[in-house]
Amino acid sequence: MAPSATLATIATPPALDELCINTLRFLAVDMVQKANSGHPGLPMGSAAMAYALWDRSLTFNPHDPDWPDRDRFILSAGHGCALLYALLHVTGFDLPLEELKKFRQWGSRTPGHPEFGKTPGVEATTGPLGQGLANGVGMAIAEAALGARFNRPGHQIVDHYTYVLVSDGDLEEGISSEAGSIAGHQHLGKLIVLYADNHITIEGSTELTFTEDRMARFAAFGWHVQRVERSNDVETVALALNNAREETDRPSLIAVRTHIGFGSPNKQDTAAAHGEALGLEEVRLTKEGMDWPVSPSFHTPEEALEHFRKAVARGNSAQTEWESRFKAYAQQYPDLAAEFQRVIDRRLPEGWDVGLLAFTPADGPMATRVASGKVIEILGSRLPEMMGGSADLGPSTHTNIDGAGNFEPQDWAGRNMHFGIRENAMGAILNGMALHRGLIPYGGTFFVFCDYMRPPMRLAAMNALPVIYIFTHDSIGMGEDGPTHQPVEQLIGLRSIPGMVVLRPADANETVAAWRLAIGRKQGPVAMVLTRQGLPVLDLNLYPAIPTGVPLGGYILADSPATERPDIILIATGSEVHLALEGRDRLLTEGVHARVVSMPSTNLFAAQSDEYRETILPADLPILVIEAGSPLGWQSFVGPRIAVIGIDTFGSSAPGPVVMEHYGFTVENVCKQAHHVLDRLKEKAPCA
Ligand SMILES: Cc1ncc(C[n+]2csc(CCOP(=O)(O)OP(=O)(O)O)c2C)c(N)n1
Repeated sequence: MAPSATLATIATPPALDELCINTLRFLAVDMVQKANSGHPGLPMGSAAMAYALWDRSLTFNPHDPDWPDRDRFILSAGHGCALLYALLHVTGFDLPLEELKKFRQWGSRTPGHPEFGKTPGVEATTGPLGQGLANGVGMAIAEAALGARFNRPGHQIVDHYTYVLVSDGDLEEGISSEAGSIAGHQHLGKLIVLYADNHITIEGSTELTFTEDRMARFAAFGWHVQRVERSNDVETVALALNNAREETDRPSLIAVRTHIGFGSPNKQDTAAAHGEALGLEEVRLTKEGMDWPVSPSFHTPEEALEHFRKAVARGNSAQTEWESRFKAYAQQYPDLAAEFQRVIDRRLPEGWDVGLLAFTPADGPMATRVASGKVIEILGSRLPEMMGGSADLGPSTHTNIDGAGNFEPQDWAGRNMHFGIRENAMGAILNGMALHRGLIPYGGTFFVFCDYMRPPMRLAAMNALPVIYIFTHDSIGMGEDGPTHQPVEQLIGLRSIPGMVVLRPADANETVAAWRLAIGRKQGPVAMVLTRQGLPVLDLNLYPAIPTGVPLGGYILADSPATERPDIILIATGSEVHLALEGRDRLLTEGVHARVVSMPSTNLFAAQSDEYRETILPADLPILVIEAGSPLGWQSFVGPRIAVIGIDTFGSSAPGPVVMEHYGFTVENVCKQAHHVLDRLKEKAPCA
């Protein structure tokens, strides 16, 4: 169909609405054109429905973007961020026009995709399609959980909506089904999703790839679905939003038949409007066609701005009204009110870690997953903000908080979550919960399946979100399930994510220290990598450095028995620390003095001062690394004087100890390799 014919079928909104919508459209067009980079099509097509939401429904305060009971808005289709920046600017957030003119430039507050923490009003970093939708599910879960915990009859202090704007790409991604299914199952009635149903993706029409009935799909998930046929029909979109809010029992999907690149005579309804600037000539034609001044660019009519800026007064009064309700609540429930403030501020209660567990060898052997489960039970009882679960592996990952109940459909007071076998959504939901604030979210699965949740883990690290992952069955030592379940490259994979703290504790006591660190950190994700198999418990009397050593990432667990410097350093992580200790004893009988360095976190160790690292690993000493994972990465610590006992192939199916033995994780091999390094160094030493 010719673009003009399409245009003619679209209803014209009242004049002021139209002026406002076109202001958004052309700010976005000019931003992309000036940067000569970005996506003008989605903003042009979705401006009207976004306007309907921001003008008629969304409760927010541009002058205090973080007040706790605001509605959340996530632009899951992050590539369309010019629209979001335009909305933030015109409604009065701290995002001056100058910033819009610096779209996608170094140091600006208007990056190429929305980045949480960089731009006031951006609630989530989006861009990897589908993630934002699942973040929204996480935020709606947080709202439901906090409401169940804090609201009292006549005192709804947690009472807001989560809105998400999605595109075809968001709904094509598998995570949308995972997250949609969870949201429907949980009856998250305050989650409302607007779908820019523009029939176009990068390669062309959605007829190429995406022909299922999306409405039927979400209805089958248990969603309330509505369709708005005319994209610029603000009133109908507003009505649909009202219906969605009135539907308290089901999440809502509103598909709006939008037109990518709306108004562009040569690009509307084509993929050409998607990912590049319209071009000066097309910008001119589009503006002329819609009675918009061709220059100056970034034209913002006074009348439109005045209308948009009413959001400030509206937001102030919504916030003030909430604050007075909160005051009344605080008078009646002072403890609850103080507790609400505490969790929103991410403050930990006094004494939260006093007398946390201390294990003795008599408790062992104990898998670190089991030790972690015991810590979770205690922390969970002291920190009611802890909320999480597992991707259908709870009995294996030991992630349950006994007595804390299940988070269940319409019964949202429980803190144990059942994510189902949906790792990608679990990761993104945890991010949404952390972004919402008020909770310490955690989630678990087998370590090998962290690959299914890499995208949200990467975003958690990027946004410094305090999310805790509990990954069990951490090496080939898990045994019989074989190579499909034996993680090899995952350790180096996670360590390579900037900002991700990976902790692989050696025993139950290192696990306690790891949890203390994870909870106390408050910023950035922590991945706990835990064993399936039992491990000896290290005696705190013999190894008193454990509690202070773990937070440093690496420390001397057992030094050379000699008063002088050791002959060699054995670095080990997790279950292999015990092998290193045994190797040290055996080497001693062979006249070799070894130091054992336990390194539960290479990331944290790398962040210590040069002096500290030099104390632990003097530059001129040979090193043997023992880790049941890919050897990649260790070389950076030590250079040529290194030998590594690691894994550089996939594992095999056999009982765990057998597999370990076949891959060289034996005392014999430790000693053999240690001698090998020593011999090599002797060979290299200059002749006396
Ligand atoms: C996970 C992921 N894969 C690929 C991309 C690259 N990408 C950006 S937008 C897009 C699809 C665009 O289609 P649609 O979602 O319908 O957006 P619209 O064309 O309406 O702007 C793709 C593949 C991405 N951002 N995220």
